[in-house]
Amino acid sequence: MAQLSILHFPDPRLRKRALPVETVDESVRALVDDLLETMYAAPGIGLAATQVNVQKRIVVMDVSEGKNQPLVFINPTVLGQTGETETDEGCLSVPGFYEAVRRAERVRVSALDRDGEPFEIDASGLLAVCIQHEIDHLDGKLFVDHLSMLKRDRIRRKLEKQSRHEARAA
Ligand code: QAP
Ligand code: CO
Repeated sequence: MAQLSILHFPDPRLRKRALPVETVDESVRALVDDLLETMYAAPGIGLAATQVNVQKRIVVMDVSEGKNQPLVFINPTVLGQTGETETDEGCLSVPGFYEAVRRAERVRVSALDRDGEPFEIDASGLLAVCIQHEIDHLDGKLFVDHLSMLKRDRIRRKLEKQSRHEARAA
């Protein structure tokens, strides 16, 4: 197992579209485990492979209180969505910033699990919001894309300044 390093907005690699996983083999399972380890260490409630510069359609999540209910979605597809809800979202790729985003309130999603078995789930609440946020990552989208250009540019400038400082300190 290994912790992977997370790309930060506005890194252009966060804009790449991830490709479907063809076979859930040992290498995919190893990546899933590294994603979970990286998410728990952060700590975060969701992480997409795109955020660690891997262009595969894999996301991991854990929205449980005890942080003991890992969820794995390989090749996730939204089958349907209903309602509307607004939630303050954050992102491990946009550290330190939280903003309200409007999304569907409930989603039905199909995916493969860590063993490559297909499953479907009806998600609501934070899980529904998190799944939509993570699937966006696989399509090169970030929660800041849902904000006004003014807010997005303000966040971009602050994070660019921060990464310049980090580059100098390193
Ligand atoms: C996506 O985000 C999410 O800024 C997962 O300094 C978040 O795990 C979906 C994190 C909220 C819906 C609602 C963010 C950690 C973690 C930060 C995360 C930070 C440290 C974000
Ligand atoms: Co995110």
